[in-house]
Amino acid sequence: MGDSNEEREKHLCSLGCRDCNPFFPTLQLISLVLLAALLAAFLVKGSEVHSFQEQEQEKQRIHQELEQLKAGLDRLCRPCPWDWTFFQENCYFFSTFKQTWMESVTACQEVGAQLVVIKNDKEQSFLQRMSEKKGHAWMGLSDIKKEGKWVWMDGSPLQWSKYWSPREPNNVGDEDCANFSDNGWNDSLCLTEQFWICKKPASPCSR
Ligand SMILES: *[C@@H]1O[C@H](CO)[C@@H](O)[C@H](O)[C@H]1NC(C)=O
Ligand SMILES: *[C@@H]1O[C@H](CO)[C@@H](O)[C@H](O)[C@H]1NC(C)=O
Ligand SMILES: [Ca+2]
Ligand SMILES: [Ca+2]
Repeated sequence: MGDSNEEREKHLCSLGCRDCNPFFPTLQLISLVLLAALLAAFLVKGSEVHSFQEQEQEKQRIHQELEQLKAGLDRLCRPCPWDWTFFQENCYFFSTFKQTWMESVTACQEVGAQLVVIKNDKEQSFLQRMSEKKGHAWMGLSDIKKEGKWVWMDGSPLQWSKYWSPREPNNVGDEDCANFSDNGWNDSLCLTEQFWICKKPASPCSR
């Protein structure tokens, strides 16, 4: 009996005892590796399901963010460039320094605009007001080609003369370019330097 107990102990020992079994670490390692593999398999499977759901959520989230961005852009959308002023479907640029009339014509063309052509009463009073505030400015009106024949930048002839200041245009010293004066228009020497006003159509905000 004592013998067989000893045998059994030895046998057990051979299976489970660190000190006496050289294979024990290998067994332990194998079972650990198996366990790890199983765990890994579970995790991978789990994360696959997870990531699929997450992908859907992510898609929805991105979609929502895009919608919000679009709404934000719509709010930001301006019909005119930052330093231009919007008035009646058009954008106006008021210069911050002075140039000759011809240089002003070019400056406006360079920004895809035109030295201002005035089309109606409201526009006239708006520009008159702005010109008083920002400094007397050139407009796109001259009689350079034929004395006394006033023509706008867009080629159209001047239809009305109601905005000239009293006793203007007087062509003193051959004045061929129109500028805003305190209380109306004035013909001035084209080579003198003035502020200027550019005009271009406002761009509609795309939806
Ligand atoms: C434009 O009008 C103002 C006010 O009448 C005048 O003082 C100025 O000299 C004019 N511009 C030019 C270039 O003469
Ligand atoms: C018109 O402009 C000239 C200078 O270009 C200025 O001397 C004159 O006072 C201006 N006239 C009016 C009515 O502002
Ligand atoms: Ca003239
Ligand atoms: Ca004059």
